[in-house]
Amino acid sequence: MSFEQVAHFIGGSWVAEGEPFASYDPMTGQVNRQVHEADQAVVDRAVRAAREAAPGWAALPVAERAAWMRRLAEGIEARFDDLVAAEIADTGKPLEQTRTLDIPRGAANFRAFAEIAAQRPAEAFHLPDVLSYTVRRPLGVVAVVVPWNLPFLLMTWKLGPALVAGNTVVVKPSENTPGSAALFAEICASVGLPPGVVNVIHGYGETGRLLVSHEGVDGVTFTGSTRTGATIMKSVADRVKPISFELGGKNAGVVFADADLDRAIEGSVRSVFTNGGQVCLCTERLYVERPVFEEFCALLAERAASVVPQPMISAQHREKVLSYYALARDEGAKFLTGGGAPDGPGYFVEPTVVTGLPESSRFNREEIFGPVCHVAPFDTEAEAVALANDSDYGLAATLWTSSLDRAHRVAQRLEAGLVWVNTWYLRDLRTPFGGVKLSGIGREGGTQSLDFYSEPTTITIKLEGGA
Ligand code: NAD
Ligand code: 6OD
Repeated sequence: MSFEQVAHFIGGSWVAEGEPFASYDPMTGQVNRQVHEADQAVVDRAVRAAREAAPGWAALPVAERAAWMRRLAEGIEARFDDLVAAEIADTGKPLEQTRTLDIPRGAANFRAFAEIAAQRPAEAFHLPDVLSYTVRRPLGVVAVVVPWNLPFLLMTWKLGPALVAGNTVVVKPSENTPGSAALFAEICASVGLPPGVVNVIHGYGETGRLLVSHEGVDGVTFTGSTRTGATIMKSVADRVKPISFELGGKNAGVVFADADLDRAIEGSVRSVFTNGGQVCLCTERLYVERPVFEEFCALLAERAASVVPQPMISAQHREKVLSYYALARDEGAKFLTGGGAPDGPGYFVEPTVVTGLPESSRFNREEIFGPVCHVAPFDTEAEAVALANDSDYGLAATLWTSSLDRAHRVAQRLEAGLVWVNTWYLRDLRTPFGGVKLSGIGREGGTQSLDFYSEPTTITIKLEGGA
């Protein structure tokens, strides 16, 4: 398959159907690829292929499916450089990040869930003369709909557990980032994965809508914006399909005066600016204890000014981020650094730090998803917790302190699915991952993923001789 012309991968074959649309290189704004857009007929075909493959795949012992996951991981490693190139072409990510995070996590996702599934014990419950145990069955066909910011990492994060739990899948990557998903389809073919177990279709939101609402789809796993999540909920409501949602965030970072300031600055630079701020876990609100506020702001602004800008994913997203810079200006913010966009091609914006806005401002309440944060002072621990929790979202929070007691006390009071203390985005794939409030429904990671991608049947046996 040529990557300039991206086709669907259905039942083990390439299907070049549906009107082509263009995807763009964010570094230059030039057309990258032509991609076929899946219409109803293509979606039908993909779901049918997944349904046909489902019984055979589900019937395999888990150890065999786990072996397939390890083969996929090896296949990823064999095409490592191609995957890195595809991801960079679609996103403009830095080479170092793509080589050390995005693509290795693809292989790690398959290996981790192979291990977790293969070692998972069955549940059994005893009463006098009664034995109950559960068997878990896959949902069937799972729709996997993913965004553009960590395309390969997030797709494989869902595929590993969905497949090892015995489901077949139809994946729809973002219209902005079809490349690594198309390459992954090649990898599925090259390792000999049974046809129909993984199907990849391309398109915009309408293709996603056709897929998630399809009557042949038994469950939906979605990562993306809260607004799209709400739309998907409506699309699947009539068929009450299981959903797992990893949605947006407006993440807070809290820096106490007792923190190691160098470490807090270093970590905050990472947590605000990694991937151009286009990570759902990025910090957009920083609260700093007043005695170190001025010093922290000065150091953060200095470091931010030397961050190498990374492009936004699209011209449209660049406009959105710049509109928040303009909004901050209108709302009377003080810009500590940035606030504009460099000249030249590509979808770049300047890394930006602002202060002085009220908590109620749109800038402080809405997810921007760019290389930007607002910094505000606080005076007490209780105030810091209240400020951090004053959000419609609750995905991740960071906490910087040298007090062990405070670390535990505050971490347990933060309304977020993930709290990092003196670090950021440090992952153990066995832990529950996801958010509260508008940041999601359910958790993925470890056995929580396996639970979502399967359903238990409880079998209760009355033993002879009982009442
Ligand atoms: P998006 O919601 O616009 O799109 C995500 C995916 O959904 C794309 O593949 C898109 O084509 C598809 N889609 C759009 N409309 C659809 C519909 N009606 N039905 C089915 N599918 C549809 O999000 P995005 O702009 O691609 O990604 C950025 C957002 O994702 C941010 O809000 C970010 O916080 C969030 N995100 C969350 C996490 C997390 O783990 N919580 C991770 C990454 C990104
Ligand atoms: O690391 C992960 O497993 C994960 N789901 C990250 C999500 C990042 C959001 O942009």
